[in-house]
Amino acid sequence: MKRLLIIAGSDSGGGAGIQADIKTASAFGVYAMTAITAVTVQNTRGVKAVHSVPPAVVAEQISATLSDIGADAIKIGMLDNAATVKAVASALKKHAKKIPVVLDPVMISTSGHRLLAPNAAAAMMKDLFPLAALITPNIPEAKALAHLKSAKRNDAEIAARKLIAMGAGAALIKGGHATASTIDDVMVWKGGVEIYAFPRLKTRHTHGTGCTLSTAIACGLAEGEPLPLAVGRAREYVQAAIETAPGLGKGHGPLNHFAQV
Ligand code: PXL
Repeated sequence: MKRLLIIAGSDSGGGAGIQADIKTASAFGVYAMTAITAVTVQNTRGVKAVHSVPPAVVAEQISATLSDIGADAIKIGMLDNAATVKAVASALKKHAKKIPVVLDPVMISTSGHRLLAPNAAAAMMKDLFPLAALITPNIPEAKALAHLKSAKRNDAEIAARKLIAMGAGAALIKGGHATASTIDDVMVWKGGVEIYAFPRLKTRHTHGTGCTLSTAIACGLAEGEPLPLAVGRAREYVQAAIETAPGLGKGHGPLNHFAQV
């Protein structure tokens, strides 16, 4: 059985974060382990509070799991603060030398709550981008991290190249925050440029799509799939998961992580 270590925050509502990640890995038949960075108090209407896990405890979760069980891939989501970014980077340098890392550079929740301290983005770029096989920013994150100019394919490609220049192996700029009827996700990797185009679904149930996508990609990498195939399969899975969302909660509801693809 392939093994995935998830380094991310808990969403009490079960739609995003660690909970989405475990369900996704389970749907892919991949064994999920976790290093929890923060506990959010949250439902489909928004994030009410964030309780940080001490950075040393985050690092110990990483060393405990990797030194015993090991991993075939690692997904990183919410990092919360700069000290945790640094603790994660040094734990991965020690214990995860050849394991592919998918970094979802989570900054702000769909509901507008900060999930990364303002001073932590620089640390994430400097210490974690060089460890990542792939980073998966959405449009607001690509604006903040790489001065993305517009949602156009060409501008996404330019931003992706900037992120790669900072050390990431590849970058996938997700188009979900644009408004066009087709969502273009643009990936630049060592093999060139890939575009993943899917119809925009009319729904408010999109909570946790970023977490779900990055974990699904990491599962593909854990199985040994080439990056473009892992991203394509993950994108199809997310589309089906949104299409069949159960409609829970009064706000942005969760996806159906057990959608048939
Ligand atoms: O979607 C980003 C995200 C990541 N991690 C946690 C979250 C969210 C969004 O709400 O709650 C824990």
